[in-house]
Amino acid sequence: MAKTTTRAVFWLWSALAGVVSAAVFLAVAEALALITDRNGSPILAVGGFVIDIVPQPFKEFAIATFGEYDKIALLVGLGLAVLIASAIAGVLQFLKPPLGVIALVIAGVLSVAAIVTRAGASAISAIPAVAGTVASCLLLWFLIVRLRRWAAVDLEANGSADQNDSAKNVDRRTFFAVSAIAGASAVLVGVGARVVNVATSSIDSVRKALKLPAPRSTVSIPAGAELDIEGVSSLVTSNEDFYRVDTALTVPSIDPASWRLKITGMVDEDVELSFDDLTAMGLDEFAITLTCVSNEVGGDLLGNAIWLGVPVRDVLRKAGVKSGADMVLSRSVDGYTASTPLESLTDDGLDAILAVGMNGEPLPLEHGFPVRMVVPGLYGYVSATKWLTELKVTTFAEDEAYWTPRGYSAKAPIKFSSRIDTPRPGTPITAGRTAIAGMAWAQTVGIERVEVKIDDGDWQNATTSEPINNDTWVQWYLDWDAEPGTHYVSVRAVNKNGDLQVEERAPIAPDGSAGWQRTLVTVS
Ligand SMILES: Nc1nc2c(c(=O)[nH]1)N[C@H]1C(S)=C(S)[C@@H](COP(=O)(O)O)O[C@H]1N2
Ligand SMILES: [Mo]
Repeated sequence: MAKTTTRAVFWLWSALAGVVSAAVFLAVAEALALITDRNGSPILAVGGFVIDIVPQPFKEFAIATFGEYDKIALLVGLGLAVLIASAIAGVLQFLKPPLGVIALVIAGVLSVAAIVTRAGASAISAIPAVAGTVASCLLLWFLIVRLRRWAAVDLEANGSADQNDSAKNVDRRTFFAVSAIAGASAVLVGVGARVVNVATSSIDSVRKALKLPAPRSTVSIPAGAELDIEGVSSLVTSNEDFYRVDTALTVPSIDPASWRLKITGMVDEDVELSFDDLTAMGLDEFAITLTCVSNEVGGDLLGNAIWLGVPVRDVLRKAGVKSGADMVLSRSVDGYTASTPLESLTDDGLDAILAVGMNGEPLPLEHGFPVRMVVPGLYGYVSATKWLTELKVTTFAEDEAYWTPRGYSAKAPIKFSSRIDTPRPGTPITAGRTAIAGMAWAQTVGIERVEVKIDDGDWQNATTSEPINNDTWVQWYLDWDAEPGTHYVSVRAVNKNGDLQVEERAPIAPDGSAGWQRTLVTVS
């Protein structure tokens, strides 16, 4: 009497066939992406597509796509979705061929669409996904034909005849052998190709070997600019600690040797600059505090760096800006765009720059290597375009940037603010003399003073550090005789125009958070 297999188990094997086919799809595509288009990876293209189309009701999610760990979460989520969908395709093919193969074709077409609509894609970019789709369809069809023949023997009444049994065994063995070989090679080839892709397209070694010209002028840090207080943020944020926010699932690799900046739009003549053209204009250092619109009251999505670069106005002058223009649309190689008011870039009193260096090094890859924009006083999303490739001189009426149709203002000056770094909420302190300290920033205007309030007491003036300039944050502190119990500590700043920081809370969308930070401190 031959052993027979139940219907439920066939469902399981057909699901497995679906998953193996999807793995082959991804592996073939990853391998071909190496030789056709490095950006032809379907999983990354679909991930990027998801980031771009997230609808406004999922604002939380859209905001989350800003962060680094959320990108890993997105990829894990996508992986799970692929797993489930491909298992379903396998079962469908088993129950009603060719439904499963049709499902694979639809998935293939969708990933091709995601790939060819990415910035910088060409027809060749579609080859990996097309080939992957074909391979996976053939495999699924091949496996399920075997599985169905085997099932026909086991699930039908005459299943114990000897002749059927031997044919069934061939089908069964073929099914498992091909599944195992295809699955194992898909994992090897797919993972191998991705690793080779990342390792060999890594522009890291080019960056390490790059020698930037010495700055003509450097930033001098005045005495008293950095307070010696435990727990307060450092005056200059190290590159490692600098926050990172962008929509890029993989960091673009751009060789400075082939990098070009195009200046287009409402200009007297289009200009194209190479990296050497740009740095030959002369490099100067600028201390500027960058701030993200997604920074909540008390949050840490801001950092201060010494940037090395060229004023944007000098670069624009080479092309000659036509009258009537009021905006520059800066574009990244990955298609990201930002809308910056023209006067924020051309005003002689403002140091808007194209940066090539950050804290004494070429820009780190994830901070925009080889060239990015940094504009004092504007949130990063409307000014700080990384992996810069084009400056289009235009108008707000004519052009729209990446975040504008996604619920954020087209113009977004930084709302000046202040933050308590120490004591930290949730970290109890011991009674006695302690320092309350933190940061305050009012880029382009400067911080006049910082005030601190304990419980319902009076607002007291904190001591502020000597500012580097008006574009950078300052540190502040207030000595406090902490008595046992719980206390509320609040902070607010006044800028050099005499304006008081806005008390009323505002959410980050559409143009940045507002409100005074108040933390609960436990003293024992
Ligand atoms: N190409 C590109 N540039 C970008 C972004 C992006 O998504 N893509 N995000 C902007 C936003 S929202 C901010 S706050 C800053 C953050 O710069 P950082 O990651 O170097 O801190 O980069 C800006 N430049
Ligand atoms: Mo941002």
